[in-house]
Amino acid sequence: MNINILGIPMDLGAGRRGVDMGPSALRNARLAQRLCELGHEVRDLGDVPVALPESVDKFSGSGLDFLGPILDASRATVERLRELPDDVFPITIGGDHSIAMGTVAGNALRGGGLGRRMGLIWVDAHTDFNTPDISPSGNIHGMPVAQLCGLGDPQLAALAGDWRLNPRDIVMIGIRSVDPKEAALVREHGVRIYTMKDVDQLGISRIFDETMEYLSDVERLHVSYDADALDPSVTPGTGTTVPGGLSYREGHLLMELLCESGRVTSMDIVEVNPTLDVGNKTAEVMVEMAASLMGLRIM
Ligand code: NNH
Ligand code: MN
Ligand code: MN
Ligand code: MN
Repeated sequence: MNINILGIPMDLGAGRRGVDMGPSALRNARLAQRLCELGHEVRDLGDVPVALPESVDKFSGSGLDFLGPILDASRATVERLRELPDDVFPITIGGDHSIAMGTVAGNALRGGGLGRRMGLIWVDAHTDFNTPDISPSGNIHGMPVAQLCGLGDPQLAALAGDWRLNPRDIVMIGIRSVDPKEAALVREHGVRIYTMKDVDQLGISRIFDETMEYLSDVERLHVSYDADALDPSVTPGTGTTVPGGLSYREGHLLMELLCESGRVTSMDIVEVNPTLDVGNKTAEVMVEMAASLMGLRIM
């Protein structure tokens, strides 16, 4: 396969600094080399420009912290992705999870036209379905899924033109931390959610089967993998750890099954924060997850 890596060194959407170093950490953990070893043709497109928090006005763009520079970086992400041909598999590396507004929109618009029907598999401890008026933190990385569905800030919602993600085409896995109003909103919109309780009770294999059946009609399938979906003992280097996450094997099994399905068309790796990590462990684990999705076999 023809894989293109695109870095988005964004930490403007998170409550703390450091996640802007995620793309470097993932490259340092040999992301491109690992994918090459699996037989893929890999091209690194470099990074989308993202403003430094120190160099911009936090209140520019009004309403939300860093809205202006997040819009700029997200628009640049959409432009970069939409020009890629259909047969390229983009792996977008963050950066905080606010990058997904641009990556999902850009991948939906890729190959021309007004946007394809996109299934979204959101692997995360959090549902990231806050809107500006209900978010307890005001951090945009807690809002990208709601924004992709057209809720919340109109400028962020317009990143994909008139295209919108259908909440019924979203499956979330690994969920264990949801804000009270966010929980009501995500339920109201009919997003399919597998919490950690569901992972414990049903297992990843059954959740995968149900997910494939549920998303059987979508044209494209994007996997957005937040490092905090995994248990903090597996990926300590992330800003908002929540105990009781996916095990190393559960995380891999999900990627291995998705690989076998042959249906995934793009992927994000987000929320790797090297300033909180033990060595470069979190980036290394996330590179292995990408390798599992892209075809790593031991036998
Ligand atoms: N729900 C919280 C918020 O909106 C936390 C979101 N943090 C994340 N999401 N890391 O994946 O601020
Ligand atoms: Mn997230
Ligand atoms: Mn998260
Ligand atoms: Mn996070």
